Amino acid sequence: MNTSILILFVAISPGIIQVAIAGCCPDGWMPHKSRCYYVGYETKLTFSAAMVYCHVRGAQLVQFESYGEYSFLRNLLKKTQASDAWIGLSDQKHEGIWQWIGSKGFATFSDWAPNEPNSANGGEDCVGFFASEDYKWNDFSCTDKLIPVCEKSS
Ligand SMILES: [Ca+2]
Ligand SMILES: [Ca+2]
Repeated sequence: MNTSILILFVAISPGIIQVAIAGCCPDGWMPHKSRCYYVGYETKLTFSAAMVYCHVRGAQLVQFESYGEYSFLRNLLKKTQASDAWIGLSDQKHEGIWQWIGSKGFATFSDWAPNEPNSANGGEDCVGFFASEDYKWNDFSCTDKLIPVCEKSS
């Protein structure tokens, strides 16, 4: 192999490796539009513990970039009859302003359950799928224990 061919090979090989990895989710993760999702069905955690749960898996609590992404997950939780599940959205910083934990951006749409968010019992700042209200959104107390829904890139 002469020098120029060797250099070319070294230059393109990282690209080949990336192509091989892209589009794959780890075992047990659900693929959807080049993202991977994991529902911790057996693990009920506070909001901050759920954040850690996702972080140690190289992920974060789910963030909805689109209504389609939300619908996909809502349908998944419905189908599997999951219990209440955390979304990476809260108004802990500014009451009534719902902000994503991951990007710090603001929610661009919502699908609150009837009479929610109600900030019940002196304050509820963390959002989750509300199983008893057709998996629409509820503001829960951040210390409530819900199952985590994690998301990462594929
Ligand atoms: Ca997302
Ligand atoms: Ca509520």
